[in-house]
Amino acid sequence: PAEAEFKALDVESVKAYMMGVPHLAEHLGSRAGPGTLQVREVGDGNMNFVYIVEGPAGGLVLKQALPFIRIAPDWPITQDRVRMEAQALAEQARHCPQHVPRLHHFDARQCLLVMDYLPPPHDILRRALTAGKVFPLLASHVAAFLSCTLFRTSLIALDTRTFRDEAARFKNTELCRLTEQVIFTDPYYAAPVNRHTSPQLDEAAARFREDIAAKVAISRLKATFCQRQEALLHGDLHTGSFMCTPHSTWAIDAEFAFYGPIAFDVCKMIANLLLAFFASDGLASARDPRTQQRQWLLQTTQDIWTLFVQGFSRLWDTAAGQGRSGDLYPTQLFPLGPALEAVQATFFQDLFPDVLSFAGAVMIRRILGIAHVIDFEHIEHADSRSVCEGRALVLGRQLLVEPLLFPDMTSVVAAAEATR
Ligand code: ADP
Ligand code: SR1
Ligand code: MG
Ligand code: MG
Ligand code: MG
Repeated sequence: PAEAEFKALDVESVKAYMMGVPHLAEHLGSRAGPGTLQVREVGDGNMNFVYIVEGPAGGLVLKQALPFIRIAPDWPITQDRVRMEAQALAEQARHCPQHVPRLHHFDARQCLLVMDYLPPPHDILRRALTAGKVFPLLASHVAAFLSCTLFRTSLIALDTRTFRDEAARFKNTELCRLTEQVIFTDPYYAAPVNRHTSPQLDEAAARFREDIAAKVAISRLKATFCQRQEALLHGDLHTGSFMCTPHSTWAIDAEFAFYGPIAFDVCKMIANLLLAFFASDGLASARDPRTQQRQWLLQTTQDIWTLFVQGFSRLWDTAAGQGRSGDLYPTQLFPLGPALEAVQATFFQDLFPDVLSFAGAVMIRRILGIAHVIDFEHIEHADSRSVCEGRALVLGRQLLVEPLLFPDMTSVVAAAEATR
């Protein structure tokens, strides 16, 4: 029989779909019929529809991509993004299974995938941070995800044949073009989709549209984003893309995955933790002053960078020590020893200002572009919200335009504190 045409699912048709795929029905324990299943649509992201499906034997999550952007239904976008996400989940799980939910099923026709359900107390990190929570293991888990996935998909680990094949497999042109628009273009002119807290930030937004240094810096970053293929990136690795408990951290939502600059993946958590820091003043109250959370946010920002450098270097040393380095820095030229140490030092020295500059761009887009964050949106009073956003914009611009003024992450968090 001809395969079914694409159909946008709803809670009832999700039940029927799950029952129709034997290994999913088995996992849920739903052999007795659709009445044994409970389904909720829980999508709170910008792009897709997400259903939690629970049955007598367990739960699963079904994510479906419709032919438009969830928060902008008149904006068409490829449904092939779910294939990219399925491919990326599988690839990331190969390198870092302890932080990547398992993929159970992919359906190209219905543009959906099914993955592990991460049940409560798992929560989306951004939501938990907005509620004032802290996660002591977050920095080490995020750094482990970054170092494993980025190192093992880079030319430092792979030969050039595999590397080029992988880059071609993760082309993801349309989603990259979305990022190019909403991060690297829109905030710097009066794009129709932009919004900001108005009238409080009208002048600040107008200044960015006339800011030649910012336009030059953002264009340099766009060139890096488009032209530098270094590793398989997650591509959208902000605090809304991690689900956490105090003991576990899972990276979800890899639909923007592509071969790009390592700095872009590393920057996102730095930027988003700084946004959470700036928002915490507006979310705090006399009963919940959030002093400890603010300290933890800044410490975690620093620790992610330090632990990423350590983790990535350790993988690099191990590969070199075992004589199985990739083609970029072959073991013949860079065995364990001073040459390897020298090239590693150069690698991280070059990376750091790009991480900071990208972080600045990401902070700016979340305040002046289309896609805002609940960290600020949950600050009820616009005056108070705009003060927090204004401080974040000041640091965001400094990072974007003058990253070389910051020799290390300590100086970045000191500058964040100084804006208060
Ligand atoms: P989008 O691409 O639209 O941003 P996400 O993949 O970020 O979609 O998922 C949206 C929301 O669905 C998440 O914020 C989270 O609340 C929920 N969710 C996604 N994946 C899972 C999962 N594996 N387990 C539990 N909840 C999930
Ligand atoms: C229309 S822009 C939507 C944004 O949400 C995604 O999560 C990406 O960050 C994208 O830029
Ligand atoms: Mg998301
Ligand atoms: Mg972001
Ligand atoms: Mg997404």
